[in-house]
Amino acid sequence: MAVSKNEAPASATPTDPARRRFLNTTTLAGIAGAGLTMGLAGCNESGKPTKAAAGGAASAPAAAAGEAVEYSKYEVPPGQLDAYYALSSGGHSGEVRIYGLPSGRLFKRIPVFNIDCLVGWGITNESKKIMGTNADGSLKYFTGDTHHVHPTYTDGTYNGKYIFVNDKIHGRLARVRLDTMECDRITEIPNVQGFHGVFPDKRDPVDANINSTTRVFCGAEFQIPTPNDGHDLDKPENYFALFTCVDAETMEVRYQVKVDGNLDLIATSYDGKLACSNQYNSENGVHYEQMMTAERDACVFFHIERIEAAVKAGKTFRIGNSPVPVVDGRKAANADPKTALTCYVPVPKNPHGVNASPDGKYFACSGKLSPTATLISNELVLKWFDGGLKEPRDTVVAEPEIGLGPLHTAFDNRGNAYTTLFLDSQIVKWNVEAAIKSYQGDKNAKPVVDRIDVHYQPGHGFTSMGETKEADGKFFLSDNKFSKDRFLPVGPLHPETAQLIDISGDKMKLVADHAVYSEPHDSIVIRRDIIKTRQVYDVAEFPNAVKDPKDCRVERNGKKVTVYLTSQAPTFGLREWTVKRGDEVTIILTNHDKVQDLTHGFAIPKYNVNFIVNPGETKSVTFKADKPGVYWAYCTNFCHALHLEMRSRMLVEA
Ligand code: K7E
Ligand code: CUA
Ligand code: CA
Repeated sequence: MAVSKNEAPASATPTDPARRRFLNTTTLAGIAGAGLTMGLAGCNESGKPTKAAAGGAASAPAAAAGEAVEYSKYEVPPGQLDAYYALSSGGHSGEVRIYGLPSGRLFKRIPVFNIDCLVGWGITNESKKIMGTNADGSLKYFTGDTHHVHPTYTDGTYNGKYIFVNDKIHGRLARVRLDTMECDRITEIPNVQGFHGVFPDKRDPVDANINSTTRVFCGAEFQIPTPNDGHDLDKPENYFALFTCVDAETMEVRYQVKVDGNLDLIATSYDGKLACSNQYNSENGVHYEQMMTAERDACVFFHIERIEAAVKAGKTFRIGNSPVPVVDGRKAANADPKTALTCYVPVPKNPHGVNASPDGKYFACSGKLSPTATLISNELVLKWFDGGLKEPRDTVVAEPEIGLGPLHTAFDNRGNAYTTLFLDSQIVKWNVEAAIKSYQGDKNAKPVVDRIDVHYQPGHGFTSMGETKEADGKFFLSDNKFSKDRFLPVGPLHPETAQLIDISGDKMKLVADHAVYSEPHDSIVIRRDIIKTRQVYDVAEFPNAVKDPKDCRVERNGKKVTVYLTSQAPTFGLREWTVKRGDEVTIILTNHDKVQDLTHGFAIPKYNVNFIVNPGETKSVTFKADKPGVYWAYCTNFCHALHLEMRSRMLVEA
């Protein structure tokens, strides 16, 4: 059905507040139906509903709909470039994505834990080696669930070298090079399940000369028997979760820390001394209602210098066959602050994200089941570790009530925090200093300064450069979990909405809706000048390169056949080659075109071969020639006026 000219499309008034209330009610009802009301209704400690819960804003009204926004200001006209890259996880698609902001244009999908037949990830020998294979050469895993993307730092800001991303399903950490935007390493972390939070360190905890990322910290969300070898199957009291340190350069697992409770998101301090993780299941529950019995869970702090000294001193144990040294970070073993490796700061029940403020002073831990954010002081945590504070809870400097279902917090450069409110479907802006004053008893201090509706149910939210000391306070991107009626319907699986909010003024302004394929959890908004990419590879970078088109040939070694090929538009280096049925064939293809953007593809019908070679790049595939006949290997990537003619014959003798 076409929308006639004078008939307004249904989406003309997408911000109807009545509809938003309806959505909230249904969300709450759905959760109440699941038996979660006790966690949501209680909210504040006295058990009374909060102001926000009662339907009113804590101190500021939601941004008035209809306030004029000059949308064209946020457009990127033809021929112009975006100001930012947004690097985004792809959730259970297993990939990482790159968008431009403010345009929201999708530039690239980087396959990581998934198979991608466009580039041949999971198909070529080189990508299989990075992903990991079984003894027979098949992929060990071909699924993944990416949540958190965090780049490497130098001096408190991004250095454009790598970005790390987790796989929650199989407990793997991947590294993507930011110059080629391709995955170069994947490490499987032993002894854990539900590897969720990941964050690189920002400088060395001891050596002041090392002001760059050298470690990556990983939090495990699910408690399991350790080792998970079939013992203690149904004895949850013997399940544990571990904090893991991976070397950022070698990608080897350096050590692990056994904790009480579980871990979730990770944040690191700007001084390199601390890493922390929120924990929602301090109860060690195996069913969700058990996971919400305690009034408080914790934000666990890790004293990196002491942990590494303990590892060095051999105060470690091993789990099963894993070679990784493990130290004991449980409460009982760390009762004396002066020697403790860990500090469990109590926070309201079932917290979600934890984020470091760009001034390096605070960590904001969102309440999720509590309508609060807990602000913890970096300095006071260090003071606790020095024996200068009585209780871990004394490190808390503010706990403002901000609204229902707070999940993740981002920061600007003017002392404000922006927290996603999943249940309220809002972003709430709150002032850090006002929150601290209010916590100290100043009745005039109003932490909440603004709210804006988003559509709908936001998960993560990110400010431009907000996870660095170069936070610029320009944009907030809200990655929402539901889009419902925001886009043309496309069947049961809806896209998600990434909403761009201008935060440069006093009031937040919603300036764009971008549809994103499910399901980004986390995005990093990086200034474009930080990323320096390469367009063309050097043939010599690849040890198996076919260095000269004249070297194209077929070599046989028993039943193993290697075909050496080059590509140069519009031809491959051999017009045909012959193999015998039953041969194991390896094709090595080097692209000798050195012009930017001149990528070729290579596909063989009926053999599941399909991959690309970028300018100067070499890739290979291995398969069994088990079907006799003529097979036209052809270029899949449009490269030349004679692209369709760019093909060769593989002749398989019966
Ligand atoms: Cu909140 Cu995996 Cu960061 Cu999703 S997690 S939103
Ligand atoms: Cu080469 Cu198309
Ligand atoms: Ca809990």
